[in-house]
Amino acid sequence: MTEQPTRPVDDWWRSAVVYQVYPRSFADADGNGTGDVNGIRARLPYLADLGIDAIWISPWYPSPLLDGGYDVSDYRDINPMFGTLADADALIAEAHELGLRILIDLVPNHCSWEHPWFKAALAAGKGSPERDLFWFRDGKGEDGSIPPTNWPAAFGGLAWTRIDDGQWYLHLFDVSQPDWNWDNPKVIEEFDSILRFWFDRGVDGFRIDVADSMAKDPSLPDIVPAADGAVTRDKYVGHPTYDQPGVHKIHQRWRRIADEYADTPQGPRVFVAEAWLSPADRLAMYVRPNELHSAFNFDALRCPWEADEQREVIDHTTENLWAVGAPATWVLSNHDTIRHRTRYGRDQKEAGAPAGTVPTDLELGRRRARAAALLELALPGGAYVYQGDELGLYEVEDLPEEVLDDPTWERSGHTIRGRDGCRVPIPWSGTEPPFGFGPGQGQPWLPQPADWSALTVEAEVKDPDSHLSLYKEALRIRREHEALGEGRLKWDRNCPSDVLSFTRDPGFRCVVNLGAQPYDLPAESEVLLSSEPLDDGKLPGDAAVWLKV
Ligand code: TEU
Repeated sequence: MTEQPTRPVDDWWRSAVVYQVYPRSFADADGNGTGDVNGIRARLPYLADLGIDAIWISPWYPSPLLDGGYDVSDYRDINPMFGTLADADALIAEAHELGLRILIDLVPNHCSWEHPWFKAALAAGKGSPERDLFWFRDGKGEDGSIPPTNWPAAFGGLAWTRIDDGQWYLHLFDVSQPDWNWDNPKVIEEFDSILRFWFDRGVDGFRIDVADSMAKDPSLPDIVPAADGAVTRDKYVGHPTYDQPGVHKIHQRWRRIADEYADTPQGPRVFVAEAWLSPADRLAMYVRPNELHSAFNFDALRCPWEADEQREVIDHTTENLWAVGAPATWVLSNHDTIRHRTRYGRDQKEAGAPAGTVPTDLELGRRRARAAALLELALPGGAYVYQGDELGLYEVEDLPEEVLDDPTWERSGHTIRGRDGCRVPIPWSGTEPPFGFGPGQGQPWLPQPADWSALTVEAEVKDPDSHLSLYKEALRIRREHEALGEGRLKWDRNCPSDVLSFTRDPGFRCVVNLGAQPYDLPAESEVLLSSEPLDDGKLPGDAAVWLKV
């Protein structure tokens, strides 16, 4: 196994490569078709050997899984389908022994309708203190049948649902995910205590789900419709539920709690914000020195494979985040988005289109995903790898309709397939499903494509030209090279418009060719790593190279 050089305890997160585990789909130790905590434990040596610094585990709490676990019914336990608290304790300890940090997922905007406090609120009736923990309101109109506002829910339909006694409750996401009322001190104290519960168990930090949504404009104004009259999910400045100023007080409070752990051997605990906010100057507000430590860079994820736009996102990100002293992060995929091998294999004008709606060239996507990995890992700051990206998995766009599980499918009236295609269980070994995902021949909760036989860990680990081998080598160089991780970059001028070329001190250059014409590399170049074979000193199209200068 590769040894992890130690980083200074207090700033490991500024340059960390964080691997996202979606627990349902990672590895199944008990053979029930669903991944679990002991499955993750069994694969920790794989993750350590891959060369990442930290693991972020998507929600593992008790949950009816109506939104894949982002509907939490108990914030202080483990979903029995995934294991027990004792398993989680063991995982945290074993990861630490291997030099890996553990981040878990905090879902503070909403819980599950199975959370005991929501059940109590339903039972307690109008005007009760129990209801005040959520957003219960009377409707408009004579009989209260008009919802309190025009707000849409994320997965389709309205953000309000009416209950038997005539009141409505707010859910910005699924009907099963009631929003907490963060104006109520009991909610604030409850989350303080949840943070401490997990910090005391040894987790190194939290990813904060929808970090821009907890504060709401209490006057509950309607959303301003777009020019064509449509009420969209656009997070315009002044939006009643997104990026409200009040949200920062919550983050400042959590930062103080994380900092209380500064004197523990692990050092202060950290946060990464999930906030789909653009442009980067809005996001920068969340990572000011007394708030969250870092934030996912979704501008990078959304950026097409086009040189000028990539350069602009890189510059805009670094300018804005560095201005507040925060590190940049780079994100290509996660459990909510079309896997980037698929996105990059599409016509880039419709790269983000829903699964199954536009044609994809997976071979082109494969080349570009390899190049993108070298770009991402060469940029200053931290980087995220979504499970399976290191294997070059693609979005499964043709899942049979009867297995679709994402609420988007139901709530869109079976018109948008949703996010299941990036959540298909990981292929570990063997030549047919379940590809070692679980023991024996039992099939996983979502079916795997037969041709993933070529993309198993077992197949790729043996192949020096595989996606996995490229990732491992890139991560090895990144750990050892002084120029990589935090720091600055300097663009090389005078290269063709579809080539990105930059240097990092000391002695490192990254060149990415996003065009079709082979590009002549500087004559004296020594190659450290390339995503495709070079052709007589030329970098082919849709390829990237790391050079020693
Ligand atoms: O996602 C937040 C979010 O804003 C998503 O709705 C996003 O806009 C969409 O998925 C993009 O395709 C987080 C979680 O990552 C997601 O899995 C949850 O469903 C959601 O919060 C609710 O908790």
